[in-house]
Amino acid sequence: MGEAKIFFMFLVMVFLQGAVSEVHTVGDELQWNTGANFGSWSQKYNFSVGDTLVFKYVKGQHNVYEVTEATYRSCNGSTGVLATYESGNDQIELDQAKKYWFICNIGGHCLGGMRFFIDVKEANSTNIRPPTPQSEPLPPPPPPPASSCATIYVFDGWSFWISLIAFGVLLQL
Ligand SMILES: [Cu+2]
Repeated sequence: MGEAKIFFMFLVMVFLQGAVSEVHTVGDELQWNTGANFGSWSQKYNFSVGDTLVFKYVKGQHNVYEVTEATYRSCNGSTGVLATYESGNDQIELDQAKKYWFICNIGGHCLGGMRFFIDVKEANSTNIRPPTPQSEPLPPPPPPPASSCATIYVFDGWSFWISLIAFGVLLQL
């Protein structure tokens, strides 16, 4: 693969990471339930404006309250409630760069751990991360002729020496 192609793919990856909004299922496969650790879930991801949170749960067993920080800390959902959701498949678009605080307001669930907050960042400035580790293990291009007898064999004498000198110069760059 040519270097130009690799560079192009790198650009595409950077572009995609910066431009495409992400959909985060709260709690991952455990979803919005008692027993999941939402504190550690929320720390696994970066959240940017334009991303969407999806709360999945059995309707009626839980709900989702977006609340103030004070209500998040007290777990008292009688005040400080900014928005409520209870469909069992709640999609919440994160449209502001701010901290979002969420609790479940079914009896005891918030104190039992069904709460978390996220710090949503502006999409443009902070979401372009350095290349992910997945893109780094690309091997460097294999060194030219030195190890390839077949290639050297077809050169006549002059070409061989010129190539050798050129290669030597390249190595010293
Ligand atoms: Cu609940």
